[in-house]
Amino acid sequence: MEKLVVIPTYNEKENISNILHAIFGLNEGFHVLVVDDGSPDGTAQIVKELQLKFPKQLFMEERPGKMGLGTAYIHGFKWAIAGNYQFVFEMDADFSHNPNDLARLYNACKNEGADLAVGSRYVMNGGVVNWPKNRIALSKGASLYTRMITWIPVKDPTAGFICYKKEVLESINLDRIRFVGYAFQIEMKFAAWKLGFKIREVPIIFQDRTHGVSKMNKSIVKEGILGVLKLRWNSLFKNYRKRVKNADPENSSVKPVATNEALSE
Ligand SMILES: Nc1nc2c(ncn2[C@@H]2O[C@H](COP(=O)(O)OP(=O)(O)OP(=O)(O)O)[C@@H](O)[C@H]2O)c(=O)[nH]1
Ligand SMILES: [Mg+2]
Repeated sequence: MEKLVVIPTYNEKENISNILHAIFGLNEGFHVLVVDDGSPDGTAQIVKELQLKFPKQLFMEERPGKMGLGTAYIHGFKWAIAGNYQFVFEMDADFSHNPNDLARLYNACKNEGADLAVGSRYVMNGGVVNWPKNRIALSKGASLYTRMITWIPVKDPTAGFICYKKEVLESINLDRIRFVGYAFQIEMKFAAWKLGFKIREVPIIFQDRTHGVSKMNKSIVKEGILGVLKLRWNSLFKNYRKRVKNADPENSSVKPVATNEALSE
């Protein structure tokens, strides 16, 4: 198994069919795992119908309720490791991330020596289109704040369009990653950096969603502000590296989490 794109969804009925067709239309051998959190708008039903059309490429994990982006990705990562995928991608369903850029992220990891490739808005030739000024300010402010506090050498630490080599996900103790929103994105990069993996930023143009609604809220921002401080604190005083390192990459995290297992955590 080579490439798996993990797409978390919550109420994405306007986008899900188009994004899946766009990815499979690339004909580049991507498999997709949708992790749906019981979307009341019937997103999962649409995916089920599409599974008949793309039987060996499209997979879905359904969780009973909205548990946050971070835990959806962790669920997807464990599924990917169990399926022995070599390259695992994070991508939103809302077309903010252009499917045509998947190949560039893949290339950075496969051929250019990166362990983790980040689709970055804030490097040369990257950018943002159609975002309201306040969202741009929030995103840039979050990047600056994160970099000042953690010193992470990544210009777009909240980015959510990523390619991971399998070894990166296997080396991180995924059960230790507890954040759900922006802070989740920051911590995954922070953990990879602290564990010595090579991070490469690949410029992307990020578009605001045109369909469906954003799930961004105040608690996600608050988690980000406090979460960054917590990461720094833990790395200064609590041996963060040891905490987040997977002691036994061969044997832990290899089983996909059953939905009720995830719930009872
Ligand atoms: N499974 C799952 N998916 C989620 C959850 N929250 C958000 N998502 C999905 O995660 C992706 C990103 O969410 P968005 O609402 O676009 O958040 P964002 O991109 O940070 O914010 P915007 O730029 O405002 O759209 C989308 O595919 C959402 O459907 C959740 O709790 N569970
Ligand atoms: Mg979005």
